[in-house]
Amino acid sequence: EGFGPQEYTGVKMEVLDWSPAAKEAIGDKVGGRKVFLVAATLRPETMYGQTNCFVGTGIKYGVFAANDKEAFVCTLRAARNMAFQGTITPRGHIEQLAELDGSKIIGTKIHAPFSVNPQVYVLPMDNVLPTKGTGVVTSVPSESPDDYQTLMDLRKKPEYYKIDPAWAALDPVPVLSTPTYGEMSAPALIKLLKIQSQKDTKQLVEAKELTYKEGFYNGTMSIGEFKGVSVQEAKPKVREAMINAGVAFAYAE
Ligand code: A2H
Repeated sequence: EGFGPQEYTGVKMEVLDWSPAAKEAIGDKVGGRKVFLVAATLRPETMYGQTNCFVGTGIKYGVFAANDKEAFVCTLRAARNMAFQGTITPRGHIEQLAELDGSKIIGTKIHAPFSVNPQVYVLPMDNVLPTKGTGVVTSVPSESPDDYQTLMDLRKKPEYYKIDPAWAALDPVPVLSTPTYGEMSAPALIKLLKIQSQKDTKQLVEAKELTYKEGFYNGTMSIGEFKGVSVQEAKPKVREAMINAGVAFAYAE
C-alpha cells in the first residue's frame, strides 16, 4: 500500500431477506429503513461478476442509520469514517440501531448491484480484517484469488462452515480478460501457485498482486457498458455509473 488515503468504492447491497438469527437480533429496531450491507472494494469494474458477499464470523457489525430512510451494516470504525465523510448524516454523528455478530448475518439474501446475479448470499471468510474497509467484502471469484479460494473451501466443507451449499452455488463470472491469465485470472493463479485453501495466506498475497497488476495494466472488459474498453479506462467509469445510480459512494480511509 502507498501513502495517503485509500480510495474505496462503498457498494450498497440491499438486504432482501435476513437470516433467521439476524432477523431476531434486529426486530423492529431499524424503524422502516431500507438496510444495506456496505462492501468496500478497490475493483468497482468487476462488480458485474459478484456471486456472493463475505463477512467475518468473529467480527462485530452494527446497523447504523444513514438517514431517515436507509441504514448501513458495517463495522463501527467504518460508520465513524462515513459520518465524518458526510455519507452518514448528520455529519459527524452516528446512531447505532442494532448490533450484529458476523456469524448471524450468514445466509442473508442481498441484492448485488450491477451483478449478472442480482440476488446473492452472505457467506463466511476467515481472512476478513475488522480494521480494513467496512468489514464487508463483496465476492468476485473470477478476479479475486481470495474470493475464489474461499468459495472453493466453502463448497468443499459446507457443514464445517455451517452453510447451506445452495448459498455457494453461483459460479465465477468472467468480467475481463488479460493476455497472460485469460478470461478468469483468479482460478488461473490459484492453480499456477498451487494454492490449496484460504489458509495459504502468503501465496494468496502473491496471487492477489499478480492478478491486480495484470488486470489493471493489460485487462480488457468483457462485460457491461464498457465491454471492449481497457480496465484502466473502465474502472473510474463503472464507479461513476454506480454512484450516479445511487448504489455506491466514495469511501476513504
Ligand atoms: B476487492 P487493500 Cl475482484 N478484509 O474487491 C479483507 N479484505 C478486504 C476487506 C477486509 N476488511 N475489505 C475489503 N477487502 C478486499 C473486489 C476485488 C478486490 C477483486 C480483486 C482484488 C481485490 C472483490 N472482492 O482486492 O488491502 C476487497 O476485495 C485486491 C486489492 O485495501 C478490496 O477490493 O488493497 C481489497 O480487499 C482491498 O484491499
